[in-house]
Amino acid sequence: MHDIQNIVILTGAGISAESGLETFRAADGLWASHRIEDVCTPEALARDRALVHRFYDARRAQLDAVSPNAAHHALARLDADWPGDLLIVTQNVDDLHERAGGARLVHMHGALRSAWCLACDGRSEWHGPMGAAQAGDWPPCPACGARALRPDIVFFGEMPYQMERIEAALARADLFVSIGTSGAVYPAAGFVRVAAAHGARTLELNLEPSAGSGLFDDSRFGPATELVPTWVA
Ligand code: BV8
Repeated sequence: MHDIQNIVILTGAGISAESGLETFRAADGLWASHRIEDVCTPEALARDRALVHRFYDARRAQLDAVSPNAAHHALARLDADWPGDLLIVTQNVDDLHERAGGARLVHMHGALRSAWCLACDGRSEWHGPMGAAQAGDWPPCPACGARALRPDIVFFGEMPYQMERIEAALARADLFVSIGTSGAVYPAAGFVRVAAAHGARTLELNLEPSAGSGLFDDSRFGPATELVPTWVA
């Protein structure tokens, strides 16, 4: 990777697929069995908090059964070794990048293992269920005791996290790499245009052509556990 100093890597559900986590938009993906409007909007949380918690509690529980794969490990190695700026921006709410050792990491859509208290606005690490066994019996916030926890997840219609840091990294990037994402959700889907407008080269690594494939300088198609270690090597 001659002439490259600063790298931004965007990851999506495809990088965790071979660890055993479902993607969203596949025929058997998460959005085929759950409606976004029922589980992933602020209105859904206000209308039926128990249903939203059931959806995210089940996904949080899955994390105990899965491990980072060769693609997460390859990115963690690159992160550890790369002397220039590097930022892994993940849309994923799983914790597989950090369990592989990735450190320069932003969870732009939040994290399953984080709870956000709507009473004190604090965040707490969270491992078990956040839902209640019976109505009104919600677990208390570890910081303030209020029973007002929500998943620390960016729902549709909410502002993704750390956008200023991400936009600054995109503006400096010499290389933008998109891995395992369909390019269906904004603002992440627009990062390739932002990086290219600032002069970065752009590379897509995905199982199949995505919505934005034509926007990339280069595309390689195949499973992330093969493509990512080969690219990093
Ligand atoms: C916002 C929560 C500002 C966590 C998620 C511009 C135009 C049109 C609409 C909009 C726009 N800007 C904003 C919007 C609205 C909306 C949006 O984008 N709508 C779309 C659907 C049109 N965006 C928002 O609401 C965002 N917020 O813009 O804020 C604002 C705020 C207030 C008022 C005004 C403005 C917030 C978006 C966040 C939504 N939260 N999830 C969770 O439950 O997990 S999004 C959800 O989709 C997930 O987070 C997921 O990460 C994300 C992206 O999906 P992918 O990761 O790409 O997964 P997908 O299944 O689609 O694709 C997988 C890919 O992997 C496939 O291509 C497949 O081929 C590939 N693959 C599979 N296996 C492998 C593989 N690749 C390699 N190897 C394999 N083995």
